[in-house]
Amino acid sequence: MKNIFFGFVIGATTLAACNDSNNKVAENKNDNRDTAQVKAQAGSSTATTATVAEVKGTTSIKEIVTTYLQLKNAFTKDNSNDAASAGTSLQTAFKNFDKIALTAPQEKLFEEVADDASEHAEHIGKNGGNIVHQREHFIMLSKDMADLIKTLGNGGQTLYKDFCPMANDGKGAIWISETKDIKNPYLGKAMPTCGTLKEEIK
Ligand SMILES: [Cu+2]
Repeated sequence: MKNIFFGFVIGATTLAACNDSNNKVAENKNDNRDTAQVKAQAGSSTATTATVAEVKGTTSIKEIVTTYLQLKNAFTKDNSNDAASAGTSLQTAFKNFDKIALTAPQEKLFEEVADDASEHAEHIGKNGGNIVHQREHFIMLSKDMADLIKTLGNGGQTLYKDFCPMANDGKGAIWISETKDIKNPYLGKAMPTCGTLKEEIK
């Protein structure tokens, strides 16, 4: 009698376990279906965007990051003219940005930031010889870049968000760098290592 009861309990437990795993399989199937639907929807919205982006999109976040870094490096060397030409290139990179692969939230963020960033790049481009004014725009451009990178990614290279407490009339300002060492674009050769590393963006 004891044995029969014991056997029953084991049987019931095994059955319950089976049911559990069956349920899990069923849930997973549903998950897969949901994912497939999402993918199908994403696919169709990409197709719609393609017609628009095909005409004008030639640059990616990678080009934007690379050009921004050229601009930043010109400032670390106090080279106003190099900063100006990089500024103009950055403006072009924003204008030709390819939105085709962006998700809806990424595209929304890009729309919010790109016009502002592009305007700062343009001012830097048009103010060769006036590095003080160029650097004022670089404060705001760098903020925009930090937002962009947060949402669109780092373009394939590890980046660093640095902070200089002396820039911006002592209010402080951030910049994005490709080097772990501090090379300050706001103070240039006067105080090249002023600032702190705030964040590594992998
Ligand atoms: Cu200006």
